[in-house]
Amino acid sequence: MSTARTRAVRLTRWGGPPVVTEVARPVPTGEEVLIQVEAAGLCRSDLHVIDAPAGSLPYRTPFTLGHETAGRVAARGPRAAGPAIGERVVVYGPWGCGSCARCAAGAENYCDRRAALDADRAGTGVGLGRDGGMADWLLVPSGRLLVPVGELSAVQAAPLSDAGLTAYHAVATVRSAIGEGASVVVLGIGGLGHLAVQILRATTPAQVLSVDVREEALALADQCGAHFGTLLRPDSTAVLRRLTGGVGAVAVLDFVGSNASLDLATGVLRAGGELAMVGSDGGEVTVRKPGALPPGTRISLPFWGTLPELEQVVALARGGALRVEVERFALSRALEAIEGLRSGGVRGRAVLVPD
Ligand code: FEH
Ligand code: ZN
Ligand code: ZN
Repeated sequence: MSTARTRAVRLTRWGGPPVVTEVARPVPTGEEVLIQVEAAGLCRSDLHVIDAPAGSLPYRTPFTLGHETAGRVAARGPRAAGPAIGERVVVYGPWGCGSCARCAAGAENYCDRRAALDADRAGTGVGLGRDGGMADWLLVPSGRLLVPVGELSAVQAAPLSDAGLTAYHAVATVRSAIGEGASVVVLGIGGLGHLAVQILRATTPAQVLSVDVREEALALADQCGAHFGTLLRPDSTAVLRRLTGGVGAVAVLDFVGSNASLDLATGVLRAGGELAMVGSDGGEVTVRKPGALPPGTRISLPFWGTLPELEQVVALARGGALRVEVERFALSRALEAIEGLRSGGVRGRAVLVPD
């Protein structure tokens, strides 16, 4: 077993800031599996956790952050199943009870016992009340939560478990609406949005229209295969509706979730269209009849994704259909990465690599 260091980026008290500190290397028992972390992605939800007021989340501090992890199986408990020692894997992040109907179907993101787990302060999953992957070592409760990544690099694999999986699940939620010639709008071309553009191009016939407030983000969307990009401006609704031939978009994936993005979303939706609200920027949509929403609108609030979907995302990436725009940071520079994400200065996904 490597004598590598045993650091972790831990939230030691509510209101932050996180600290990079030495911890004991975990020892797997029972079904547990120990992962030597090779990469850990940073997510806006980490900022929400770091900034959360005491008592607002059903988690107990201290715990290690990081819910987007890739690494190598280093050790297994005596009853562990799944990938063998030495295999490179990505970690499925929403850890449910493992036995309810949703978990049995691989949809631990929608575990039927989530309220009970929250009540027990058992955490939502890796790095969310449970020790996460911004560390040298990660203890995973079961081998069922690991997906082999083959020859994918760790910095490409880690973001698939959250940014990639969440984007894929959002596309899957609206996929049935996307026929030939249909237009789909992607709002927010960040860590999730740039992967959603690629997933739409790889798995649907959609005309993909991208929207962001930064020119460099629209350039990234273009590289990822978007057919058109526009800055968020007062005339964006008219510009986008024109590009849809006037009928509107059959689906809008909002990875921002602000009032401005949701106003644009409801303005460009086609009658009978789908709005997937993924971003958590506090925006609101009023659902009322009569009201501002087009008739037949269906709204979804997709959360993360399922284990089978993570396997599909990894397969897309291994087949060359997905490439994550990554900005690397040494694990020891985790706090700098967190502030970079907070200031909007990260292009694509920030990924920590143990140094
Ligand atoms: C994690 C925890 C809570 C809310 C949202 C999230 C997402 O980042 C998971 O993809
Ligand atoms: Zn996340
Ligand atoms: Zn469950």
